[in-house]
Amino acid sequence: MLPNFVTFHKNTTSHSTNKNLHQSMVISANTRVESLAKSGIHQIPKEYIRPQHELTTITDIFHDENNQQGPQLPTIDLNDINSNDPKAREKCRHEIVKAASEWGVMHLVNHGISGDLINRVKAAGEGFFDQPVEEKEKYSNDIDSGNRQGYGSRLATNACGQLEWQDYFFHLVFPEEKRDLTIWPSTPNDYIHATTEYARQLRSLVSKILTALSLGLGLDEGRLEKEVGGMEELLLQLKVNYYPKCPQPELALGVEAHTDVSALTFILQNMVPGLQLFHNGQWVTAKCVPDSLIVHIGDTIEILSNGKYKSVLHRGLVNKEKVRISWAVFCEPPEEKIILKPLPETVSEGEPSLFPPRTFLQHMEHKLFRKNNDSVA
Ligand SMILES: O=C(O)CCC(=O)C(=O)O
Ligand SMILES: [Fe+2]
Repeated sequence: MLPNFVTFHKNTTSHSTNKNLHQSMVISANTRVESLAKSGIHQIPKEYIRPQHELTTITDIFHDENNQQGPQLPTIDLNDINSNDPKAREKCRHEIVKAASEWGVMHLVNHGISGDLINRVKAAGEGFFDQPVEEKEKYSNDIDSGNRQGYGSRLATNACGQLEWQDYFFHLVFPEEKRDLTIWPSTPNDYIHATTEYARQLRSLVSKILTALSLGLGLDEGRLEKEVGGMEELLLQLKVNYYPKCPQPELALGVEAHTDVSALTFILQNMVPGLQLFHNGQWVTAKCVPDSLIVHIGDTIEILSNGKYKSVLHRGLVNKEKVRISWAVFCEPPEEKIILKPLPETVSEGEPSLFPPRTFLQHMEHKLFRKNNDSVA
């Protein structure tokens, strides 16, 4: 299986450049970024240093967040999404459609998931990561054996062994019968309850967003929901991204620029900025809006809509002062049961199909192939 975030394994070894402290520190697939960060290094190992052309685009994230100039990603108030007043409902849906077409990403407020539940989900993830690395290692994933669920770190996904400043915890959260509760954290106590309830509520929000997006394409309201697998087949996978403090944030990325392969991705963050969206040729920093959710359009919806909704390029910066945590829920169609291609209603003589038919798995493989070939070239 080829998850969104780690694909093939290349054993990378190198030595820290800080001779006094870490002459013999070997960076291997199992090195946790958290351990590296806590080891006291002042310079990051070379695998984490971005290529020159990218370094010139990395800025100070706190400075960016405070900058009031330039474009800001749209904020959509969902209060009226199911209003009895057709005009109010229509207006709300229209705003979602506009943001999905122009930006491919938006902040959602009044989304119906209570601030209390969001705080519990955040406390659960923070509680897990607050444990010593050795405790977390008990939940390690093993990508080589196909166990992608659990605790892990980004592995090198290209020939030059480039790494990202991030550890994570990843597992399926919905449909409930597909969960493997044996790998869910037992500490903190509330982890399973809070995460289960969040996944349920998020699943109903997914349907509302898909309804608006379907209507925006002139389709029946349940169409996109059905096309991505419906209640039984659409998988919700939670990835808690943990970005330790980084001694040289100007040289590294927490997550490199990518688009998500999912249909939709929902993001919560711990009020530490880091997420940037590429919009009209520039990186725009997402502000931290309390209790809001960020939703991305992923490749799956971009393909089904024949590019009318945009899968936005995004990345994560890191910083020296604060640990950043984000909770991403990827809503993904089944890997092989569905052939993804532009829906016939979105294709015409003037708007030919932009995407060849592929299963979700083939789409992921195609992206990986392209990426590896790019980096070798
Ligand atoms: O940390 C974030 O805000 C974004 C993470 C992300 O893009 C991903 O996990 O795909
Ligand atoms: Fe992403």
